[in-house]
Amino acid sequence: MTKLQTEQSAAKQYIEHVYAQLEQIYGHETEFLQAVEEIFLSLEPVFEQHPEYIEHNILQRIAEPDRVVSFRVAWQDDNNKTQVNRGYRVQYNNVMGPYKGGIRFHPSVNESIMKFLGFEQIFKNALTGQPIGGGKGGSNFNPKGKSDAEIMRFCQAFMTELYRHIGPDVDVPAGDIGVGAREIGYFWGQYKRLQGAYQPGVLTGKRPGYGGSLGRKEATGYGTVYFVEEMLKDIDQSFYNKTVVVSGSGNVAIYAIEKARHLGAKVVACSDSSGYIYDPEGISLRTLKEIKEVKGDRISTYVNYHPHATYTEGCKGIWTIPCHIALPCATQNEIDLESAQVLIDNGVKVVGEGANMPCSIEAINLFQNNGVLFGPAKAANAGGVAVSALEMAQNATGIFWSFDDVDAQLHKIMKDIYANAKGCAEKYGFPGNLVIGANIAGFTKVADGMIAEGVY
Ligand code: NDP
Ligand code: 2IT
Repeated sequence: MTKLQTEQSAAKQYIEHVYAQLEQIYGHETEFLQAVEEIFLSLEPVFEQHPEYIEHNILQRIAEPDRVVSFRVAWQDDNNKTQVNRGYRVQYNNVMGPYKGGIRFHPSVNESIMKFLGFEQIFKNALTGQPIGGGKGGSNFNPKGKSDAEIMRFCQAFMTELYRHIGPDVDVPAGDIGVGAREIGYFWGQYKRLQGAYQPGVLTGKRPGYGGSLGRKEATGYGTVYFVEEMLKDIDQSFYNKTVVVSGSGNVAIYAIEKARHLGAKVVACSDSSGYIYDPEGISLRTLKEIKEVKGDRISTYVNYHPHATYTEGCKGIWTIPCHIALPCATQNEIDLESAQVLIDNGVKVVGEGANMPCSIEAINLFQNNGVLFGPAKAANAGGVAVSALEMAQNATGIFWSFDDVDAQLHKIMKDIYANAKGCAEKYGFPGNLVIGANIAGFTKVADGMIAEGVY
């Protein structure tokens, strides 16, 4: 065996060994293991070129969160009944900066989902080039059907437990599924009360005018479209006149639709967890915002405003609508192998992940093997957390920037992430593979920092 082959096999053996150990301990944490596997599959060429990462056992160290905080949240509903939920904060890795990542409120939240999101966040945040580490939090609390007063009491109860673990230089939460500016406002008020100090940099996604950054609401969706625009440029294409399907109808989806339309695309479908709408004339953004941001209603009501559109029960069916560009912006594993095949059969050319891990590993492989350009989540949706870091910078200085200034910075960050992922893919022998490129670019940055810090 040549020296190179020996090293190759050492890299593979190391990755497989660490994965097997994680599987043994966390076999029941399927989402976590999926996120780990997706990254580990990219790293063989890195360990071949950097045996020092094996010597420092970086993989095993990075896959274990620094700590998982898990707590009881007791709160009173409108009938004065006491309800109990589970709360979490996973502080994964703070090599690049304070732990940073959103809070998710959804009944499916468990430790596996928190760890998958926190693990992804480490590499995403490193890719932004901003000084932020990786973390995630949330609760299995279901915000659907709750009154505003119940949401406020829940957020206050959640923060009463969380506040002792966070701080502007320690851990900086933000929003995610089920948590937007309203919830961040309630968190912030409670944090300030308990801390007895005005430290706006402890949370991002606050309302502009109350410590928040202009452009944060739009950042994830806009950023995803900016990223996909760079992918399209490489094949001499643009969003102009393209048919686009966007899943979800929350924060990320709405602003992905808005920016795709700015760039001349026709977005014909979006969804919520109950079903999807198809509007062959193009989704009306004004109606969508009225339904989702003003009324907090279901997407099915869209057809009341636009009778020519159709509503279909079940969210998976959205992927049967033919499109050039698909932007999954709802949740994890929403595109499986079957949906990926349907998208390919219908001629999809580009897939950009606005949500976290919306495509299964099998679906990603199928896209890539069929020449579909694929923009992975940790690069494509990094715009939200990148602007969160800009919010932290504004909070630290007390100087606030205009919308156009923030948007210009976001645009540049997304272009830089694309160039970095593309360049890394080429450097390590996988030109055009943005999954490998983004994983390696994020991983090597954090790994180098871990070596520089020493073992702790
Ligand atoms: P929102 O709560 O604003 O919207 C979520 C949307 O996805 C809703 O339309 C919701 O439908 C739908 N959805 C949620 N869960 C499911 C499910 N299990 N099945 C089908 N549809 C579902 O969340 P965001 O827009 O903020 O987040 C969307 C995705 O983007 C998530 O993966 C999140 O982690 C990711 N992300 C968010 C960022 C941000 O800044 N907000 C940044 C980067 C990534 P319904 O109303 O019926 O529940
Ligand atoms: O998944 C994500 O990147 C987010 N939910 C945003 C995190 C943040 O801190 O802005």
